[in-house]
Formats: sequence, structure tokens, C-alpha cells
Amino acid sequence: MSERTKPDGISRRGLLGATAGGAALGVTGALGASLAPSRAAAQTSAAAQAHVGPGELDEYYGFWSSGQTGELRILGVPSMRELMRIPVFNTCSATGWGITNESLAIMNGNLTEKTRKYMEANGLKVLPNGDLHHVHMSFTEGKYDGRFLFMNDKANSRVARVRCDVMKCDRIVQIPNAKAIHGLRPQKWPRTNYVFANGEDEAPMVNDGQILDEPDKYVNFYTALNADTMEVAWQVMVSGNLDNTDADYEGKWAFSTSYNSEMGMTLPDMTAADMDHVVVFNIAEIERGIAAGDFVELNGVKVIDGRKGVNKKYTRYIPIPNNPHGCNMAPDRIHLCIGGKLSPTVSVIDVRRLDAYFEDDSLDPRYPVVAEPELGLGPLHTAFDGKGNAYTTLFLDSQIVFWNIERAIRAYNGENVDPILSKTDVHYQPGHNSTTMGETLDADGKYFVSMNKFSKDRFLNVGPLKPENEQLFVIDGDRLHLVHDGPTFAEPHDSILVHRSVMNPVHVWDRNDPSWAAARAQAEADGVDLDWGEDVIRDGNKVRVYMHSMAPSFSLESFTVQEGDEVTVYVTNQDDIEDLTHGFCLGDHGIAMEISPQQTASVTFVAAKPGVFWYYCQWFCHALHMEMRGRMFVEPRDA
Ligand code: CUK
Ligand code: CUA
Ligand code: CA
Repeated sequence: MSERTKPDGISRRGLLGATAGGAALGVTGALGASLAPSRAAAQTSAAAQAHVGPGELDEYYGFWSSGQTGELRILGVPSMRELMRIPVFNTCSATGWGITNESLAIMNGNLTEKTRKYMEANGLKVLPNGDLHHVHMSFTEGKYDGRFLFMNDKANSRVARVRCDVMKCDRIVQIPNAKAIHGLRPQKWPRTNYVFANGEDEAPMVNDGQILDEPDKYVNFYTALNADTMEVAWQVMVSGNLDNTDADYEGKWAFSTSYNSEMGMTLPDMTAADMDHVVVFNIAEIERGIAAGDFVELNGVKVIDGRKGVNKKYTRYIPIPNNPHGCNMAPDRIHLCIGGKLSPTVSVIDVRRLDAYFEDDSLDPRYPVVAEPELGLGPLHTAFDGKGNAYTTLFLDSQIVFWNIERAIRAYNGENVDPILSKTDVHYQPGHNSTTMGETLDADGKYFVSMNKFSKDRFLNVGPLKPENEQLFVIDGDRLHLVHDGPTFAEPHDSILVHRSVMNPVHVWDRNDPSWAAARAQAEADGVDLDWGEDVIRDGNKVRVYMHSMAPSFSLESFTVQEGDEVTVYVTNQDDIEDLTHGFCLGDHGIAMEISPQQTASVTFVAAKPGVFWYYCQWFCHALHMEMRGRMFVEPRDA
């Protein structure tokens, strides 16, 4: 959209946006009233720049975490149109995620033994919830490489991966030892070999009930996963808890904020100290330590002791005020920005000072801190424009503060310069923010998104539960022009904005895709053609039903099983036309699934109810979509 100016695209909506934006911007900055007309003009042209007409394609993919909904969402930016929802830690009625055998294998394939036992005791086929806070893409040499997206589940201590070729989750891993995986980042350099994941909740190292209310025996774990195999590579035991994490642009360091260095168990205790810390992890030293056997094995994971003062080769603790939160590496490759949260400051760490910091014990504990500008109340997360500037969300002030890193360093060194370039009101209480390509070396400073926790009066009232609000701005020098307010259901937590040139998803499935390898192996064992077969195979009280679909029919218009049989239905969609998805929904059985072009999906259930049950296609596919159905006959056992 950038190269395009569209005077004809200026709509009533654009002009209304200009009015609202003008009002929002009018509150702050040293801009006199005389500038108002030119500001309105800039706002109008920003609205035109961000306008994406019907049928036009967006310039950026926005990958959105959904917080407690547990899914990943894809938005088009700048239109902010929601393009897709990818179920990950949730279950999904439309796609069958959490219902199909293929999804259950992914969701349940890497759970801890304890969780398995818990699920069994509670009759759970799947953990039904997740809390997906952070989504980030795989990197090659500091740039998005379009291979994978990685995301966390704070609720059940999991990490998931989504394949960018098909936009489906292919791996979910529950992390042993660590509790409440919160911060998550892929390694940026030389490529994403590791995915780093923070455990937020403190618990005994061996959490088997022998130790309960003895917080002095609690620990926390920093986890590195092998991004290719999604196996846990190693963990580091740390002092204090862990909140957010990021990695540098050299592959040398990873960082974590901790708001509970106190190891407090109550709010007053967690906020007692003026200083908490950022943990710096020395990746090469940790790898050397693992190789040299300096670890304990805990639940199958090699754990290095990186607690404060134990082995200063592995970790260092930089004192930071005060319950720090956001952890964001700038694309200048040098500066790490830590949001102070209870402190009005952002602490800037110069990663070039870390080698000396690790080597020389006599250095001041705060030696790597090179700036600490006071920016406003409740600084949480920082995004970057690739031009040396930073945008920090101020939760309590409901503002975005735009500031310059170099000026902040000069001010820290005693010069009389103000690092703050502007402040912009947002509505209301922003948590994360993101800029186009902003967490990569390709940061382009075009668009800015503020993800706000409250919408209050911003939309029609929908009852006591309100949507949250995300706002899109065009970046124009030191100004942000508001061009879009968009309500979101729980919750616009975090996002990354990826230029569309990075992405190249397929249009239909490849029949050789590994997603249904188990179905293919079973079909081969049954002597059935998975692609085109229509067979009912009886194997004791197990029945396997194979069929394919071509609009507008299933190749089996009926099949018969007996009451109590364990039935598996395999459906292969033989349509290969783009966008011709079929579904399989079995009435009164809680079974539904998506079968996209050239895909195979399967589902297993016990036919516990004798009678006639219709199955039907649940994705609209054809003029005779309603007629795309068939019957399952369940014969009574004693008949
Ligand atoms: S944390 Cu929520 S606003 Cu989970 Cu990314 Cu900062
Ligand atoms: Cu097939 Cu609807
Ligand atoms: Ca604290």
C-alpha cells in the first residue's frame, strides 16, 4: 500500500478517522493550535495510505496471539481484516482441532506423565484451554525466514509450533520442570536453532508434594528448545521468577526479566524491593557446561544451575527497577530495552558490554545499563522503527511514548537533551505494541499497532464483558496517525507484523504431507487405497471406514457398524480446487472436522447409540452442499 497514494480512496470513514485522530493527538506534544490544519491533512493522507479497498490485498501479515482464547489469528495489515484463526491450545468446532486423530496426536503427543495421569483421572481427551501470549517467527540471520511460528501457553506450560506453509500447528510440547511458560522468543542469529521459553511460576525443583509451603526451596527454569525437533535442549535453573525474554542479534545472549526477584508469594512481597533484575544467559558457556557434564538430569532434561552467584559463567543478574516486564532487543543489534512497569523508566542495556561484564567481577552490577529514560507511568513493551527510535506502551498513562535511544544515552551521560519525541493517547491501557518488521533487521517503521486491554466506551455496548481494542497507526516521522480501531475478543495480546514477501503458504495440500502419515500407514496395513478407497474394515470391535469426498458427495453414502464398536472414519478430500474445503460432521456425536483440498483427516469414537445417524459436510462447498450427506447405521448389540 505504501507506494500507492489513493486520493480516490479517501472515504467518509477516512475523514471521520481524521477527526478522531486529531482529537487524540491534540492532547500531547509541544504542537501549537496553528499546526492543527496541517495535522488534519497528514491524518487524511495517513488514512488514505492505510486504506485497503475491497479485493485489494494487504501489505503485511499480522500474526496475533489471542491470550486466553488459546488460538493464533492472522490479520491483514493495514486493513486489520481478520483473515484466519489457527487453533493451537484450544479446541475448534469448525476445523475439528481437538477432535480429529491428527490434532489429538499433536496436542497429546508431548505431555508430561503427570498431566497424562491428571487427564485420565478427569476423563479429559484433551486439555481444553490455553493462554497464548506470544507469537514469534523463526529467523535466519536476524530476519524472518517464513518457516515457522512459535508460541507459548502460559496456562499449561506448553510451547507450540505452526508451519507457515500450511498455517497449521504441527507440534505442541509441554515443558517439564518449568511452570507457566510465559515469555517466548526464537533465537535470531545465525538462525533459530533454539526457542527460548520463560517459566513464570515458582515451585520446588522436584514438585512431587514433598515440599509445599516452603518458598525458600522454590526455583524457576529457563528453557531452550531445539526449534527443529521441538525437544527440550536444556534448562537453566535461576533465582527469581521469569517474565519476558528476548535474544540478541549475535547468537551469544538471551535475556529475561524478573518481577519477583524477592521470591515473594504475596503481592506485597513481590513488590517489596526497589530493584529486581534481568538475567543474562551466556549461550556458549551453557552449551559448554552441558557438554562437560555440569548438569543434573531432571525429568529427562539436562538442567544447569544458573542461580545467582552459583556459577557466574552461565548467568548474570543485572539490577533493574522495579518489577520490570517487557524485554525487547532493538534492530540496531546493540540495545536491549526493559520496561520498568512500576518504575517510569525503560532500562537500556548495551550488549557490547556483556563480554566484559561476564569476565570482570569488579565491574559495577549495573555496568551494562547505558540509559534509563523516564518515559511515563507503567512502561511495558517497546517496539522499534529501525531508525534508532523506540515506542513504549505506558499502561497507566494510556499512551505510547515515542523516544530516541541515542538521545536517552546522552541524557543518561548528563547532557541536557529530552529523549521523548512525542506521546500519543491510545484507548485504553496498552500492553504490547508492534511495528512492521520491528523485531527484525528489516524493521521499516511504517505501521504501528497498540494492543489495548480495555475498550470501555469505544464501541457499542455488548454487556458486562467488553471487547479489547487494538489500534493501528501510520508512522509519520515522530507522529502516529490513528487509522483504525478494532475490537477483538479475548485478547489482542501480542502481534508481529510480517511483510507479505516473506510468506508463501500453499493453496492446496500436498497429498504426501506428513500430517496424515498415521492414516496412510493404517490404510496400507488394511490394504486400502487412502486416496480413493471406500472400504469398511472390521478388526475385532474396531471398524475403520475409508471414504473420499468430491463435491457434492461422499464416496460412501452409508456404512454400518455395531453398537459398542470403536469406529474410525478417514475422509480424503479429492477436490483439488483452491478454497474447496469439505467437512465431516456426525450428528449427535460431537464430531466435526475440516478436510481441505487434497487433505486427509480422521476421527475415532465409540458407536454407543444404536440407530440411524446422518453425517454431513459442514463447510459450504457446492450448490448441493446440503445434499452432501450420508448415513451411519448402528446395529443394536443384542439384535
Ligand atoms: S505479557 Cu501481557 S502485556 Cu504476557 Cu506479553 Cu506484557
Ligand atoms: Cu462438501 Cu459442503
Ligand atoms: Ca519485585
